[in-house]
Amino acid sequence: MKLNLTIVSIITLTIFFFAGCSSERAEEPQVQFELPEDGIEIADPWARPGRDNGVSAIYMNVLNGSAETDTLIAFSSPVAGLVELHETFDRGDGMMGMRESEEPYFPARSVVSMRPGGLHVMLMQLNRPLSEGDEVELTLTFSGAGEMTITAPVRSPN
Ligand SMILES: [Cu+2]
Repeated sequence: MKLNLTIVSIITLTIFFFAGCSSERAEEPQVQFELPEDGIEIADPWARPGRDNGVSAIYMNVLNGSAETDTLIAFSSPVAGLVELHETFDRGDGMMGMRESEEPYFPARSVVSMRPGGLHVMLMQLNRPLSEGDEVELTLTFSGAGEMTITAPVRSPN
């Protein structure tokens, strides 16, 4: 009986651990960020290398310091023909898939971290190769904070 209880608690802990990992929006950022007084700030953006005509992804921390939820309504990059906000999900066959996020929301007074295995800005139809050391421009348009252009250095995921 005692052994059974121990096994049950180990299984419960494991489920809890994996559940915590898969809901990317609830994840705490690995670094603590100071929220801006108001509006949106982007911290530590970076992009994956990619081949000409291929794909890449941009990761960043979105710091929403305003008292309102903000929504990402548009994006563009001079290096990509198509840009989408993607989320990673468990396909249920042991593989992870990705799909366009239907919830481009950034809650008030909080940080949303985009990182490998979670939320990311997908760059498709690259019109040039992206190599380590290059820089990628990305323009984000939020319904509240408006338009902002960021520069993401290209580096390999570690
Ligand atoms: Cu993607």
